[in-house]
Amino acid sequence: MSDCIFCKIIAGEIPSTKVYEDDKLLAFRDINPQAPVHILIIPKTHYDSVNALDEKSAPIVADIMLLAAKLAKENGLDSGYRIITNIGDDGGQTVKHLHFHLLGGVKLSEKMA
Ligand code: DGP
Repeated sequence: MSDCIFCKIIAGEIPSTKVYEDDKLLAFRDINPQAPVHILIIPKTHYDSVNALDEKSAPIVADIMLLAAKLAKENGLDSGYRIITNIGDDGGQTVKHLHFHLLGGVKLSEKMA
């Protein structure tokens, strides 16, 4: 997607602080961190959101969850963390490329909304 910020980050056209990369996934620090650790995990293939997944593509979410747990461990989030994906305008999604927020390093609010 030529006008997608995260596709541009994947392509190296926009700089980011990468913490992990392989052939399928990229993880980088959020530009506007909401917690001491705030990492975004994205698939290199563009999907607008969870809504764009199907049975063939959905296993990427399992890959993302496993990477999130690995990055949480590497970042010392031993007492817990949160994984969030926002979907659509009411869900607060501002970047229309599937992404999961990994948040931790502080006691997070019990409020979800
Ligand atoms: P969401 O609201 O769920 O769509 O989250 C999008 C997140 O992406 C938001 O926390 C800020 C982050 N973000 C937006 N543009 C950039 C960027 O150019 N670089 C980085 N590192 N993060 C970005």
